[in-house]
Amino acid sequence: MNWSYIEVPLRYGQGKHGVEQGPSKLRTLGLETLLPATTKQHTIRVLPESELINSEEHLKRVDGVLYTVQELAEVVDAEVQAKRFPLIVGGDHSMAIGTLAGLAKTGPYGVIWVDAHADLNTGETSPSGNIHGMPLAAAMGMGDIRLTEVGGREPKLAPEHLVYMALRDIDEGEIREINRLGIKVITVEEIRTRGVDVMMEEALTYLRARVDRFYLSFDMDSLDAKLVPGTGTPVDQGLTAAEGKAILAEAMKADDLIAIELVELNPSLDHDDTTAQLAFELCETILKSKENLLLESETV
Ligand SMILES: [Mn+2]
Repeated sequence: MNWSYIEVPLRYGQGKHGVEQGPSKLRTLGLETLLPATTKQHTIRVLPESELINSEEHLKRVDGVLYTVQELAEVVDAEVQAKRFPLIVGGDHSMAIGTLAGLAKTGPYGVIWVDAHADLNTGETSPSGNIHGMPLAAAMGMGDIRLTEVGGREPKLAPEHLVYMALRDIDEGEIREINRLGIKVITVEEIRTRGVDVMMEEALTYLRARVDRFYLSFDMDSLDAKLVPGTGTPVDQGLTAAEGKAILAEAMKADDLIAIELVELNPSLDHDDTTAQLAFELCETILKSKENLLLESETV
């Protein structure tokens, strides 16, 4: 299987400048040297700021988000259909509306969402109106029709096909929804006491009872706030760098993993490139694991 590397320099899902520079920062650090020669590379277009019209208070910069996620959905769909493995780098987490919609076009799938936040708000429940807190709600068919209809009218994800990891900063409305929908949550505490391998096994066993493929979305703020100054909404008591890498390495071992995503690196907020360097190392973990896997399977 070949790689697909998809850059999404989107910042309209939240209010801070800089997150759109995540992909170019990773390139500066040498990401391109990690990509196998056969990798198909894409950069998803972003609406220029001068063309941004919409400023709805409950769905900020919605036209800017829609412009990008519609194209991302098409690219993800095409890449997975072409049997390539997408590594998608952002950009803010609203881009996942496109990833989730693109994957849905290829059939049912499970999701491991590694994030401090539940990203389950709608325009009505969101305290901020920032769409990066809404991708999972949109994928499940909840919220504004412009977001839920990206990639078609049907819901893109069933609540029982979702597992959260490292969740710890949840809005009131989200807590109610998680309980109402019965979504599986794995905490940092469980990861630390029982081990990454055990908890990943538990997540995968849960998903594999329901679907035959999964994707993993990794938000930099799943890591502890002290490790990631260069992310828009850091939260204390998060994962260690080793735990984050181990989650990705475990996921990459699974041959039913169909795509992986890394979001919310904001180089403008960073201190001495520490967050960028860590994001680079996470990409390295991802790219090297699959490379090894491919080499192993080729020699069999
Ligand atoms: Mn997120």
